[in-house]
Amino acid sequence: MAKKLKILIFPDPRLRKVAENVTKFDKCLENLAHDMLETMYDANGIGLAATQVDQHIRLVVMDLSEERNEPRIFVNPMYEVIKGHNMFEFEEGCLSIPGFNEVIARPDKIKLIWQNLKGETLHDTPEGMLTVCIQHEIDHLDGKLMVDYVSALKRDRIKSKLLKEFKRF
Ligand code: GNR
Ligand code: NI
Repeated sequence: MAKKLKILIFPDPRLRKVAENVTKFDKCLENLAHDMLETMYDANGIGLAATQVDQHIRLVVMDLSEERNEPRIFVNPMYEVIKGHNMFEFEEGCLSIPGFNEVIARPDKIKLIWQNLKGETLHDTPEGMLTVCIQHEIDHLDGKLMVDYVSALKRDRIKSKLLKEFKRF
């Protein structure tokens, strides 16, 4: 059975670790992906990176469907920005920065390459929400957070609020 994992909260330094490539496509990887999906659904998120549950490997789960019945798993995801792209602004949230939303500008045209749980390579040139969400998740795998796109002043305010709020547990 899949189990719910604990999500790290900013400014936890473990959110800054750079995740390692996945090289073993085994049952252990599949179990972690399923635990991450359970954790993401429980938290009402649309995506989750392994980094957020303190597992520093390049694994992302996502579900962008209204009905929350289209789980997706991306192993070793990477993207290239397509020439002639525009910057697209979207208000993002993050399960590791609860209660704060920020408008972030990201390239709107990317070529996405990843592997599935069997280690097969897939690619896509996504449209819409997948473009935004996968860039957010790959940032997590690289130790990068939404707050890195805002001013240092704003980041420090968010940091002290979350430190106060989450210190008790
Ligand atoms: O649940 C989430 N919603 C969201 C909204 C806009 C852009 C990105 C996201 S991802 C976020 C879950 C999360 O923190 N993933 O790392
Ligand atoms: Ni996030």
